[in-house]
Amino acid sequence: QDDGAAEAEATVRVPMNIALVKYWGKRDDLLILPLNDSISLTVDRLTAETTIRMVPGVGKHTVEINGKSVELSSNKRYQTVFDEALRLQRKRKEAEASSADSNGNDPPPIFYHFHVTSTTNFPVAAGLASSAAGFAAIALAIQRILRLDDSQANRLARIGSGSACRSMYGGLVHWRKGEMDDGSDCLAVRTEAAANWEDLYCIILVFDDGRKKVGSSEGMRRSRETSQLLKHRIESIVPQRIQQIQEAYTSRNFEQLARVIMADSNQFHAVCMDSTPPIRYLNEASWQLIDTVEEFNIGGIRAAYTFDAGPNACVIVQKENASQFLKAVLQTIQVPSEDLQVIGKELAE
Ligand code: 2P0
Repeated sequence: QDDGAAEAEATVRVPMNIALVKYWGKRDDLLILPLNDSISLTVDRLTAETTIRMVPGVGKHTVEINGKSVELSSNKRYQTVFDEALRLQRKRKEAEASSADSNGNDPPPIFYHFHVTSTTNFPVAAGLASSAAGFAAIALAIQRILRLDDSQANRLARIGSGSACRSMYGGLVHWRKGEMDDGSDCLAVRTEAAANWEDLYCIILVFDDGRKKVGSSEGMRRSRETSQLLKHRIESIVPQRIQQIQEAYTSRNFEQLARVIMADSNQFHAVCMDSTPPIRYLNEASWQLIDTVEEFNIGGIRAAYTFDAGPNACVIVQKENASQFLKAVLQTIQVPSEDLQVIGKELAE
């Protein structure tokens, strides 16, 4: 069926983000509402470039990532995002039609389908928040096509992948969990007080670029249902850490920033261990990296590690210390060099 509406297309490039205070646990699995606030840094150079075509008529949605087509029947999140986008589109059309036609006739149904092609310049699904950049890009492209407002786009990104809503902005981004059951106040916002900290760099060490063993959704469900530590973290730890990160970032206090980042990464992995059955994301190389950072920081904290739901490390340093840190890593990490990818190694040159 073709209703004569025009095809529309948009291309966007969106960066990934790395959580400094981690999101772990949902209070609503469908709307993807988190149990706690989180805060992230947007990593400008690691991006997903995504083109979306919205085509009128009945047809199948298609998604292709890095040249491979995604099986949508086993990746329900895409369907959820497209359904929501089309619901918003219909709502707008209805509003436009009812202002033009006041005799209350229903507007004709309009069918569309989406074609998405996306390329990332970093490994997908290695605990590197690639789904964050990917869904943020989809949301932003759909926002352009459908002229959505920022909170609608934020919601669209979030129902694709929770952490994606933090990739919609640059710099330090605070994802507020909100209180409402419908998610209307669950939004990511750029931390206003903070101008970009230009010489803050992120070096990513990829020890393993395979898919993670326990997916984030399953891991979060397990922790929510079984971990006492998660409860304590949400109630008593996270709120003050969010504040500490904002203060440290605003006052350019690297030591304070680094302490909180490492403590929060460690607590997140402790929550994983505290879940039943326990979840282990870190591997031997991850632990070697922790030891390397600890040694590098003797005499003054100059590097901070953080790990997501996988063994790969993200190390945050100021530019002046990047090359020395990279040298230390390459000397100490005992990973076959063909298996180790270092994203950000140009900082050493
Ligand atoms: C984060 N992670 O804050 C945390 C830290 C992993 C560890 O957000 O189910 O892919 O799509 O909401 O966003 C990974 O979870 O999970 C994640 P869904 P998502 O970055």
